[in-house]
Amino acid sequence: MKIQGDFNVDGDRDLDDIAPMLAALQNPRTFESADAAINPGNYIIPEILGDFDSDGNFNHLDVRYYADGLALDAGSLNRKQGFVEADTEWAALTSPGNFFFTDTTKVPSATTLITGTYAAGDARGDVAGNTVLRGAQPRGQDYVVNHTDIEYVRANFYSGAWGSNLDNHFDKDLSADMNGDMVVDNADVVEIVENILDTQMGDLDLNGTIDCGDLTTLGVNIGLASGATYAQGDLDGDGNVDNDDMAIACANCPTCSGTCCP
Ligand SMILES: [Ca+2]
Ligand SMILES: [Ca+2]
Ligand SMILES: [Ca+2]
Ligand SMILES: [Ca+2]
Repeated sequence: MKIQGDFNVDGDRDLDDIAPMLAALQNPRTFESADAAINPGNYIIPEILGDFDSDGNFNHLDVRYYADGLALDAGSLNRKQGFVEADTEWAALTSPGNFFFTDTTKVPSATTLITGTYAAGDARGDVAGNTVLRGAQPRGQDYVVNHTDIEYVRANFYSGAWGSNLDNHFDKDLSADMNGDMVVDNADVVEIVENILDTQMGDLDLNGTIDCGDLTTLGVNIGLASGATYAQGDLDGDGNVDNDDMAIACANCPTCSGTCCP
């Protein structure tokens, strides 16, 4: 349905719709669409135009749905930019700021990070911790970005061209695409660790610092052949823990040199 989500009435469902969508969410009764200038008195009904999850309401969960899987950027899905735009536009409308990290009653639960400082769009990292419904309804969020989300992304690695053949990845979740390039791979784990949680690959316990404590954990786990987790030290995403992973961690920890790193 082409008009659904087209809040600025330009015939496209894209990132430009997020600002008027949030204005409608903030006050549905006074929201007047761009169409009203063309057709005076012709009001958009946000509850119809914005009820993406078809539960009869237009609320913050619809905005999340839009940011996660509907907002197009130059014709391509870019969920990173969708979340960034939602946070940024909400900050322009309200104080305090971010849509997914606010204390207003419009959003019942703010997104928190296990470490790091919340910045616009960081809620894109919260994809797991709750019951996950792939595809149509992104509902895995538990409002904290932590190891659980990292492991969910790793479980959805898919390096093929998304959309070319749905049969190849019907069991994968594109909500795990953290950097908006339509591929789910280790770059998305790096995106969570470095750009969302503001720490470094190798900070295994995600306490915000990479040090010999993390390196010791990784060292003990060298030799894990498959099914290894990020917390166990698989930093390159190939499923094992070996010297390749140790090299990544040591490169990120100058103070480890000569102590827990060669
Ligand atoms: Ca989570
Ligand atoms: Ca990606
Ligand atoms: Ca650490
Ligand atoms: Ca590895």
